[in-house]
Amino acid sequence: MAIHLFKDSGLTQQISEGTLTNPDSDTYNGTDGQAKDRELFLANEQTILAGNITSTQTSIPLASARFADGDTIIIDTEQMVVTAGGGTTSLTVQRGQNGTAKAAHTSGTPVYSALAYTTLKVKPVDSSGSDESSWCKVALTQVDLDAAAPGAELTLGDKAHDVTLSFWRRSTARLAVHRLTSCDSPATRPECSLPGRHTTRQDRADQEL
Ligand SMILES: [Ca+2]
Repeated sequence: MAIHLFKDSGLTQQISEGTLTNPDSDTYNGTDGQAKDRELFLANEQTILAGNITSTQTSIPLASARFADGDTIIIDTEQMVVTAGGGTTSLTVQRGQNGTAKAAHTSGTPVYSALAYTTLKVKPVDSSGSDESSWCKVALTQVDLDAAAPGAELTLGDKAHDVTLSFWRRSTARLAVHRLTSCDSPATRPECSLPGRHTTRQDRADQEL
């Protein structure tokens, strides 16, 4: 997955996608229709260089294992394709891909999935048990949550590879329901493309509330 959902702007608290292994969970008072708001953040898969690299070396040291073989990554403005070492902190790459120039890069420089997104959308989706997706609504700002339609899709817009987008989610427990345990939302439904390419793909990020 080239894009992820986080609970914090520092991108340290990633929410699991589809597997619910690290859900965004909470407990609600179901007797009075309690609602909780949270700002969520969407960012590309990323880490930083663990060492300086020259303009020609094909071994790329990373701080964290974040990419798979076949991924396109971008460091400064240079794109590279991972040919080996996916899933580890030592990638083997082809340099200067998609018309970008080979260049030296310094330790600590961000390394991103090179995908950029157009018309990025989020929507509450509940794929676990009964469908409680209408208990959630999403909006660009917390104030806008008041007027948002439950379960409705939200268009976030375009996202460059190095940009973090945020939005707000309100979860409301229905009356007489004592604990909300299985509302999974939202799913990201980006149409994305590599610079210079025309590709589309569909990603998904589920969470449990
Ligand atoms: Ca459910």
